[in-house]
Amino acid sequence: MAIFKLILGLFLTLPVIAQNVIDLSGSDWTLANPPYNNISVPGAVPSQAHLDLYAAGIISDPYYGLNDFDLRWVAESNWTYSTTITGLESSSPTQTWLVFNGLDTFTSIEFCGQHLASTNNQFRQYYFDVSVLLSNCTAPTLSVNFGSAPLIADQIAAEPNQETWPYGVEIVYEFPNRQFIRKEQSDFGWDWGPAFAPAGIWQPAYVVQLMSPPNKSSDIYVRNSDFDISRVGQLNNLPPDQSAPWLLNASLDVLGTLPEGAALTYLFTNSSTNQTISCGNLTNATILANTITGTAVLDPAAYELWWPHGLGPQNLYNLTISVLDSSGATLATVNRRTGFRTIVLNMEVISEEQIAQGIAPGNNWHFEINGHEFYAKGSNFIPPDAFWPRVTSAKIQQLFDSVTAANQNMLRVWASGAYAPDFIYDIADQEGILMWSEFEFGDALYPTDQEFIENVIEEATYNVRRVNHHPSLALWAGGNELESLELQNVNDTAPEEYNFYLMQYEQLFLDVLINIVYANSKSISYIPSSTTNGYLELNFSLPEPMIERYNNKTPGFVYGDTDYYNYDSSVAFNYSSYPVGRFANEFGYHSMPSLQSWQEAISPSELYFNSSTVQLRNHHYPPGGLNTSNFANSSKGMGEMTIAAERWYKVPYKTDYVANFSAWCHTTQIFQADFYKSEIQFYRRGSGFPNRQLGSLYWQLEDIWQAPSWAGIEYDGRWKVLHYIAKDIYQPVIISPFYNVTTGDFEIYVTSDLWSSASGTAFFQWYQWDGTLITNVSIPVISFTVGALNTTLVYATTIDNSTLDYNNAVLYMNISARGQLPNTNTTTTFTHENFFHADSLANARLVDPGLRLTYDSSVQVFTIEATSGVAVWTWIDYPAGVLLNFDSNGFLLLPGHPKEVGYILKSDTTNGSWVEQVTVESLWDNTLAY
Ligand code: BMA
Repeated sequence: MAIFKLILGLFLTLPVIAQNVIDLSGSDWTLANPPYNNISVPGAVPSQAHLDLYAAGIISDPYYGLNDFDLRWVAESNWTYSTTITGLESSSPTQTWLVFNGLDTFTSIEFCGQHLASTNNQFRQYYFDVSVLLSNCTAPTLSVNFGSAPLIADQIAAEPNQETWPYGVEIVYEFPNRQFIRKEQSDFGWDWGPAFAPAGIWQPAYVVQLMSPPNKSSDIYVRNSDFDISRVGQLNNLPPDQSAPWLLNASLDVLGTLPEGAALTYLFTNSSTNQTISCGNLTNATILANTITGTAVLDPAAYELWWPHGLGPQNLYNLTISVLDSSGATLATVNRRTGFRTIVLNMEVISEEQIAQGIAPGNNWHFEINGHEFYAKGSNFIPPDAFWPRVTSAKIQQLFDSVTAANQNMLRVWASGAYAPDFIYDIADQEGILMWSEFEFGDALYPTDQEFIENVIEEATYNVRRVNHHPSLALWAGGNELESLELQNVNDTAPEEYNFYLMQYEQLFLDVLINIVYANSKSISYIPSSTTNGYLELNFSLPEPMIERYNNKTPGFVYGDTDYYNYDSSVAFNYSSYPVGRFANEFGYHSMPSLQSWQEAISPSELYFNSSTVQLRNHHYPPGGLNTSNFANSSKGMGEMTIAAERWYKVPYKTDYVANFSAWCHTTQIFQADFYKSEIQFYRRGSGFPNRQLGSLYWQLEDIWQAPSWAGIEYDGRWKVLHYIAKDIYQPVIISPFYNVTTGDFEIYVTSDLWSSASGTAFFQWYQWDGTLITNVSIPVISFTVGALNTTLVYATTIDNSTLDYNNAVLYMNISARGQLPNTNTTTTFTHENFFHADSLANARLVDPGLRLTYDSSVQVFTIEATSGVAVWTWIDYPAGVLLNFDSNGFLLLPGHPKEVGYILKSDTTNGSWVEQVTVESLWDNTLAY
């Protein structure tokens, strides 16, 4: 109480002493379009012009119909956001700053009617001292004028002596020349998304007024910070000593003047109990310009480790860092939630010891968490919306709940969107999702003139420092497919120019970016390109510490991670066509979204497979420019989906065109899920093969809008068949069939990513599709033990059409195994079911399985039963207006074995009536005409 009185007393008796921070999202903003159209509507911060125009009724929903093309005028116009700032402190602030955490992208900023600055990088934080302008100001107006990014990109590309590349190196989606500008690359179109190229103040913005406080030497504002927790002696990219103490390196970037003699203190509290864990002074405090840095060595016994989902608990700590002046007065305080873990991408040479274990020579390429190898299970995260300001934490929470529900522990935050905001990393920290993060360069090569490089240095430094404290941060990668695709492309098309472009590539990715990561973090590994053969040498005394291997490979040796797309669906299930590497960071095939998603975005008359709206929203293959009358590229991608469906499944011929469309969309999803399952099983089995494969991240987690894509989760959060199948096949212990079409060899493996061995039994039964048990080829019950992070062959035979009627035989298999989840002491039972058929389901003699669906509202469980045959790809569907996920879906159902399926309800606008509209079907339903 005494302290309270004292503070109150100070406020009553002295002029304002507190720093004045005005959040500009609270101001009244106007969005105008000078000089055309006379548009002037209410604006917002953070926002983008499309969103404010939509809210004002000037344009219709950008995601509807063909607005991707029809709204190009918005991208090609200039937009001005203006406001008059209120709440400014007039009683002599020492400094007044404008701070923008993100301007998208080309601006000319006026303050008090005067030109203040121009900006050209969406990913930078900008801060301007406006003290002088304000002192001569009659009206504190602020206007941020955005130029058209596509038009400016074209102008930059046309500058004399501008860099050029061999034809095809820049993949053009819709608007060209994205590589010249530092803006989200997929804003100009991508093969799964639209090209709105939005403009606006897309991140929070503030006015910061520093005051002259009594009893303090100065007033400072922390605009960014970098907290790095590593093991003492740790070096980037190398496994540290796990018994070493922790080293905290805290660094704050401030506005205002850091007084000589300023010091730093730290305080750790347990984030769930608030209990103080440790506190003290940081040593070696140094001030360099406007950054103060200090370190502390921390006792490892005091902190519980942070683990990814499925591998242990997500222990988190709140860290408070304070800046004190020499008299001990607190000048600034920063709070961040963090965690203690080491995460390393180990790319070291395969050791003799590893070779003795049967691992092929070459280099490692796997992640280690807290010194443990683990299997990385996950997918690729793209921008969850074309308009970031409308991405809420509720949306990300829901999406990331789906990630962990599907047994995934890693996302690759792909390189041509935006650096993820902190709230996304916060959710990942909580959920235990490792975020392989990338700089925003992809599917192009980039300029390396001084201005461009300087701009990138600012962008990279800001973002590396901003997110470094998140335990979920797993890696920094320079960009997407640069080594495997872009450099390869130059080598193929213009070999004589290869060395020139290689030098530029190395300047940006092996000199500039790697050194920014290494200078600001000891705890994070770096690779220059998402798909890479790793390094030949890592030498910290070299100015460019990493020397890339590129294609310097020794035959028979295994290196690096793989990227695999094959749209020839005839070999989709032929596992000899899959790449053998140490890690799979991308693989996939596209599918249609559900009817429910299409209905949100296109008119009822367009709900058929090759309607012009459906085709023009399909961007695989991308149109390659702004021409909207060219359907050829899209038709090719649409064709790949239909050919795969026809080749491998019964396809629908329904008379009701909407029902037919829906069934076709669904069938493309079945193929997608089936294909990914086959690939994931193969990659996971590799954990016990010489390639020691330790990760698979499929392309792609989620959709940016309602359109065909590689996603497993649709724009509104609805799970496609793929997401259910990913959940199933990423369970810790799985049984999987491997059939060699050429030789007839048939093998069944049990694979486990547990950290200790698991033992159990496998059970098998061959069935005819009508449910009759096949007895002449029975497989006995088999006992097995599968080692830690390993695979074991449980059964091998040869099959052919003489022993088995391929069109009328399906093998059901299941396992039950006892083992321990990592970092637990309890033994758990792991079960998994799978099935196999030697021939395409297009030829299978399916019968009506007589599916029955009942619902028990008291326990909120659906029961599905096959009464007259085997149901394959059994699918429970739910209507629009509700979002949920079932515990499982897309499964095989044997007659006489009813299955209970619960669900997690995420939102419901139907007042519970959705339950009556739940339906069940299986692939057999495609044979029905209605
Ligand atoms: C890879 C990705 C993306 C792309 C996807 C599907 O090239 O890195 O650029 O969207 O495949 O084509």
